[in-house]
Amino acid sequence: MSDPAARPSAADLDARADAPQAGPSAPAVHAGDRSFAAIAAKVRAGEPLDRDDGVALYRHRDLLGLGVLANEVRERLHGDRTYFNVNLHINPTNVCEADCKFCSFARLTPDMPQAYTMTVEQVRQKLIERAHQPITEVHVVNGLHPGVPFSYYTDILRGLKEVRPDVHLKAYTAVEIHYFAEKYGMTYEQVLRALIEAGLGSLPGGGAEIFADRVRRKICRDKADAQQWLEVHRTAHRLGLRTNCTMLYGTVETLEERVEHMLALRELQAETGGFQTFIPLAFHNEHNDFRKLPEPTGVDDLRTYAVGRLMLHNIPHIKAYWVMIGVKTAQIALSFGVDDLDGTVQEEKIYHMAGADTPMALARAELVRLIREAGRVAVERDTLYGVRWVDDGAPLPEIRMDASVPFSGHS
Ligand code: V47
Repeated sequence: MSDPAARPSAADLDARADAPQAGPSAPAVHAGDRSFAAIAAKVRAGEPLDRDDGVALYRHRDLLGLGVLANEVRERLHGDRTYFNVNLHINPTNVCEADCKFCSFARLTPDMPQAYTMTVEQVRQKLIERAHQPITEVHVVNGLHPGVPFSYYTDILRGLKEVRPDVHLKAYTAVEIHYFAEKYGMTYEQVLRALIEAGLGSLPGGGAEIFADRVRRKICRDKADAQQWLEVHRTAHRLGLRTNCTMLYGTVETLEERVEHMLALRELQAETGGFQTFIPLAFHNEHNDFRKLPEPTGVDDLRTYAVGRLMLHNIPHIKAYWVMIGVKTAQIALSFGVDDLDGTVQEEKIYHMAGADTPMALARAELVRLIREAGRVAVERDTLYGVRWVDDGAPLPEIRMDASVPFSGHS
């Protein structure tokens, strides 16, 4: 939890002391002891890259060359297909016991300004209000609320399913699942089975941040650690759930720590095959304890997508979350390894409270226009990457950007 009016904290100062090591400030030099040509040869031969390759790619001066290589992998896997979905984000409560320094969304206790906890009925209303929209997925993420029973979370899922049985519920991060297990005295498996029973379809990738203990001690010391985050996903995969994975970049981590984070995800994927997509999340600095840290630059965003595509050869999709990096960078990222543009994303709060100046939602037709203009073929997917619609180039309906305006149906 962060108070926007608070003076710079110790964490602020610590973070600044670390900043020169962090990605955005690291000098972009030639690919160090690894030549780019040797790494490219490995990629083209289908060989997994190692830690030094990843760091060398990050430091490679030729951004476009890096993009071309990542694009080769993207096109090998997906051709020109570029996925998007029609989704709605709901954050039923922002009350959160954890004190993540980068977070602008959470409030430590229910009586703090801007703290809120919706009733299950209010959560249902969010979906009822949009009955006319072709939403296929609801993404549900909360703070770690100390004062609600476990049934709050199962009731939310059941309530949403009652409203729209067809909708896929991608809900509760591994950090939440870990918290539920500790708080309500259950194993990860018991928590997940109860949520599946209530309608859970998959897990979002949030809460991973950066796995390195050194970084977690500085940015998110009091929530699930790396091993716990990975174990929740391992358990979810074993129970047949697909999940996503993320990396929060641009706070106090080094490039080496970013690459090690990707390698840990790759290792779990080799074991379970359950991750669908990797989503790099660019740090936003407004209204949180790290407000003095500079945000990642556009070049850092594009490098991170490209390196992610190249390091994570066994994760099928790389998703650009336009809310985080802006619509324009997300569109350009479609040439840097990204094959998925998330999504219509109505109602997003976590980044908008951290100063994201992106729109509150994108119309379906606008997503298709962005993908078309990037020279790709838009494919509307469901959460599990089932194909719902493939762009045939037909004229698009009028684009209406206001989230409160009813969406037009499929074009
Ligand atoms: O876990 C919070 C990050 C995550 C900030 O799975 C921040 O499809 C940057 O994981 N600056 C939650 N990042 C969102 C998330 C997500 C988003 C879209 C799609 C999916 C998916 C998952 O957002 C948190 C944290 O890593 N975050 N605050 C911030 N100020």
